[in-house]
Amino acid sequence: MTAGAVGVVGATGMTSADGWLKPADASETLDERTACTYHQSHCGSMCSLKCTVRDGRLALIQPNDKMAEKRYQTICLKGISEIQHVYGAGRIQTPLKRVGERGENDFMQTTWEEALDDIVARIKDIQEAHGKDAVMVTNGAEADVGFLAPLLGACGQGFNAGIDTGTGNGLDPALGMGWGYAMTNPEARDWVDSRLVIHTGTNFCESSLTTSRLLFEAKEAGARIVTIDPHYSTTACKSDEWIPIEPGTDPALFLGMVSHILDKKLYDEDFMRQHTSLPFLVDEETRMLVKAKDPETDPLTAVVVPGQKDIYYVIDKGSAVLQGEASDIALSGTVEVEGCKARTVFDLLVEGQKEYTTRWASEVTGIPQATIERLAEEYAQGPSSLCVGWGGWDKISNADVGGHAVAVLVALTGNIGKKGTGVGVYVGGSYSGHASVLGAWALPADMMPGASPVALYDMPTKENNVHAWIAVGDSYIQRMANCTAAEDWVRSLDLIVSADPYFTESCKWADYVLPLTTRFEYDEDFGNITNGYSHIVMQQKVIDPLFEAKTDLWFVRELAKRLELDSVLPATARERADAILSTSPDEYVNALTVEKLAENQCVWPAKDIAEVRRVVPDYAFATASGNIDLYYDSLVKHGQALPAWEPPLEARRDNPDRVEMPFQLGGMRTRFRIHNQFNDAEWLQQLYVPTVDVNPSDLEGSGIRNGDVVEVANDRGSFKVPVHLNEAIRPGSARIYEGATADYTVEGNLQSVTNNTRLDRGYDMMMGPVAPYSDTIVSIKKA
Ligand SMILES: Nc1nc2c(c(=O)[nH]1)N[C@H]1C(S)=C(S)[C@@H](COP(=O)(O)OP(=O)(O)OC[C@H]3O[C@@H](n4cnc5c(=O)[nH]c(N)nc54)[C@H](O)[C@@H]3O)O[C@H]1N2
Ligand SMILES: Nc1nc2c(c(=O)[nH]1)N[C@H]1C(S)=C(S)[C@@H](COP(=O)(O)OP(=O)(O)OC[C@H]3O[C@@H](n4cnc5c(=O)[nH]c(N)nc54)[C@H](O)[C@@H]3O)O[C@H]1N2
Ligand code: SF4
Ligand SMILES: [Mo]
Repeated sequence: MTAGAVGVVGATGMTSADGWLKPADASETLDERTACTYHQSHCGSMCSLKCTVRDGRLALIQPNDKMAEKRYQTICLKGISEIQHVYGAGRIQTPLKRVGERGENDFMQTTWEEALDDIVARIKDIQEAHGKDAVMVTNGAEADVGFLAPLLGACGQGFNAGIDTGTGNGLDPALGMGWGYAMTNPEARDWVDSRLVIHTGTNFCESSLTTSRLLFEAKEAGARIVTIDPHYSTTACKSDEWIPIEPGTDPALFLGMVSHILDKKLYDEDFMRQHTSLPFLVDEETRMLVKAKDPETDPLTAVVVPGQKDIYYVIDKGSAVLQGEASDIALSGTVEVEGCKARTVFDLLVEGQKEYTTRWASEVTGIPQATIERLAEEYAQGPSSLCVGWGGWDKISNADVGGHAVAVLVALTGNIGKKGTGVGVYVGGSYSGHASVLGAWALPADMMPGASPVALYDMPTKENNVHAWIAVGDSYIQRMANCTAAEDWVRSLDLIVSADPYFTESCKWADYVLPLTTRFEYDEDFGNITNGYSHIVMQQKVIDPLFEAKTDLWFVRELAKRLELDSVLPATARERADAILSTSPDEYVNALTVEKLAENQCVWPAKDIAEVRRVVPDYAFATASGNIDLYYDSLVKHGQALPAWEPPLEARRDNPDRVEMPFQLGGMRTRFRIHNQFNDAEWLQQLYVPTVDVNPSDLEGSGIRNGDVVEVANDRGSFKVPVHLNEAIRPGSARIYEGATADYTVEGNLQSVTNNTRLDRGYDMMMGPVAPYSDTIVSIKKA
């Protein structure tokens, strides 16, 4: 199954550079020591790990017992398995140069020197001919190459990667926080003060392994946990109630709940008047908000200056006045203002909601009407936490409508700011915990990355200036839905470099494949310092770099040397580590040194770690008006100024193509993987290899039995994996854990079938269009 990576290693006759493969000598004295490093960031945990090294080899990995409290002393099976995985067959051992056609996976061994010289010569030519931003740098979450894009003046993928921003596109502009990723929530530690915790489109017990205990603590404290999920997920089975839902219909559920809250007047009128845009006025003709003037924007960032109370009008005692001057704000009414007839946002909401009855919502979602009404009542009563996700309906085309509808629920009920309330993606102790304000090694002010006018996902179809791609991580296959559609573009590029510790699918398309170190290897005593899991965490050398792997910083520095730019970089990782601590604006961080951190096993708690991190306790929303701004002028032309139901593009029940392709295919995360990472980890392969999970009732009469290899196909592509008949799966749907790449399936790549349609509306949204990976239908047939 691992033919690709191993094939490359075998074909090129690679050997171990430093001889660690040779049989160990039995010796009387055992050289044993411990060292600490932090682990993966993209599982959201970044556990600090205490590693035992025996005779130069990683022998044992344990949680770091110097983390501030027992709850932070965590590890999972992926961390434990690294004593095998870092030495595993998936590692790239030497630099490789392409000899076959792009994508053929045919390489020869080369040296770092030759590879770097040629790469830099080609970068120079490309930049001379087409400008600096003709080079694009992309990186995965584990990479440490932040200097690379500014150094080269190359464009990066920016924040607009089209991933994990579906819900945020709808939710974040209303709340003025969340960075477009719906990170608008307090810490999950806050749930102990909730009466109700709703999980929807998230599988917290699997995707937030190290903080999953918080769900049980909340339960013990009396919170009722409700999980809305098409499948009986790990989190659903630990909840007080599981509400099964038709995939991609969550926006309809939320709209139904909004209607019930409006009908039964379960809303908090004071909160709506004081802290939301519901009393603002909308021109009946243009459907745009009536403004006294345009909001001020920051001259540098063009972002609106938050909290300007003299922009919008409200109705006070029958006439329109500026928001800041009103004393008795009305939620309902029609007035003349600025030469037009205008109505309140609240009235427009009530009118638009008329078609979204709970009965309608029940028909769309498959959830009983009484359940929807009960949930709405319970949510409105509060204190309630509404946990949305990145992995469920976020990956369906209508995710922004769901995010927007969730914002309406919050605005009506005031379930935000107070203890036990909140909304957003709660997964990942690192993502939602405390972060210290760290300093940084400063590059010269004029050394900036180029602008990225076209997002990565649009590169294959929209005119752009990219000729060379340096990918530090599997940015091509793992991040690009419908990956085969991008092949022509990838073939047309002048240069592709893939730098990674592991041989990923993207490597197969590169001209040069370069071996990087993992978090356990370093060429100095200490590597990077960053925030993780409410601590400042430092990377210590655990073992020497394996094979010919080099650190990310070394790779960047060697490119810089050849461009005569290395003087702007830190000469050593230590120099950068010192700068990260000493240049922080926070004295608490300045008081730390690398030595002090090292004495404390490379961790230091964030200063307010004892407090639960909360958001907007003062209700100062960082929006133009300072309130929850629910009405989106920018989406008037799309009919989404307030959330309006829209079915999924492809995964609709009534899609006629479902006769041929009856299954909706959803990709989710698993505790056995971080995306495509650990596919190659032998110990984890013993527990899990990719399968497609289907409800047995859906394959009755097909002759397909549990474990049979099936072909999963649609018009875009196909792949083959064994089928797992699983009662937990909703009939009509199929589930696969994302990251099922070609070397680890029976044949083909999951990403060849996923939906890459971009909605036009996306280009008018905060984060741009998203990849609707799970808005995908397929047929499943015996292979
Ligand atoms: N079909 C489908 N596709 C999806 C999704 C889906 O639901 N369905 N989900 C999407 C989501 S949510 C996300 S976030 C993306 C994730 O996709 P990525 O952002 O690509 O995932 P990462 O885990 O950040 O990638 C890690 C990369 O870093 C490399 N790496 C591991 N350790 C180290 C290290 O120590 N140093 C360096 N330099 N590199 C290292 C790994 O080999 C890998 O290439 O995938 C998306 N793709
Ligand atoms: N172990 C591990 N943890 C991770 C990661 C990892 O790769 N491995 N990746 C991290 C990253 S980058 C991300 S993005 C997060 C994602 O973390 P989550 O947001 O928790 O996403 P998933 O774990 O994919 O879980 C999604 C859940 O939504 C359900 N679902 C699917 N479709 C629908 C729908 O239409 N409606 C509803 N209500 N539910 C639906 C699925 O059945 C599944 O149970 O996880 C992070 N944590
Ligand atoms: S994979 Fe994530 S949860 Fe597991 S040990 Fe590593 S950082 Fe911790
Ligand atoms: Mo993600």
